[in-house]
Amino acid sequence: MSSTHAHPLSDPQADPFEIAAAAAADIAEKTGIEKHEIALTLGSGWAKAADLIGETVATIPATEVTGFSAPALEGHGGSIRSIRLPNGSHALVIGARTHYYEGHGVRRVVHSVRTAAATGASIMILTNGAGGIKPTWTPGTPVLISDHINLTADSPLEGATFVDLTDLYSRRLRDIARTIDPTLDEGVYTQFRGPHYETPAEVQMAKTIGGHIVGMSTALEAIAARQSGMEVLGLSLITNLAAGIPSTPPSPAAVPEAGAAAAPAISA
Ligand code: 8IG
Repeated sequence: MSSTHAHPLSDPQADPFEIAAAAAADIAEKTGIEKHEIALTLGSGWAKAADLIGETVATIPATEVTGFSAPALEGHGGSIRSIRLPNGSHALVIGARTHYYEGHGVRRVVHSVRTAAATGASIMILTNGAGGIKPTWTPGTPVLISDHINLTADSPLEGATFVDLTDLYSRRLRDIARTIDPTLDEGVYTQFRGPHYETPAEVQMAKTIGGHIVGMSTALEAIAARQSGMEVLGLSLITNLAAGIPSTPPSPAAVPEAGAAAAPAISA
């Protein structure tokens, strides 16, 4: 989509689910894979891990799929891949996340999740790089998301659309993850709007209200995934201690390194 054209999701009259269906049709056509059973959104630090889950059968630039945009951040991929898993099913690997802080609205943030559902996926795996509030989580520690606190003051649900989030982050999937790595810890993900990192006082607030992980993604996407009927697994790669825990300033430069080191473990 060239910048001289309006984005299809910017038209308030457009139905975001119809645009997701069009995107799913693009993916089926360009990958040659009719159905993807499982979808995985790649967060900072997760690219290497996704390379290891199976055989890539097709890679398409996100810009060739309806409603997707080029990632705002270097190192955030920008491609959509179809990967054949050892059991013969197909995973849709989304390396093009639109963040809320880009300011394009929540419809664009959750478009990839709605597209994943439209390709046939019943499981949505949302990964991210994030700050840790528990001092024992050293950079490179993967953590299961058990629940979230959405501090964006926004929602992907429009109108009187009520969706139960009691068990948003599937216990079944968390239990399966722990059969691979019984040492996996879990915590409550707190989505801030960003793009600024938190002040130490904001990290203390997150901790006080029950948060263990701070980040700028995932919660809005998880809500949309549940609206679409998908089972959700959330995984954070702790790449830094949150501000003031103790007093390590978050360093975006450290993100790719932590991910590369943790790749074999988190891919499993
Ligand atoms: I990587 O400390 C990464 N992403 N909000 N806070 C927030 N997002 C992050 C952080 C962090 N580290």
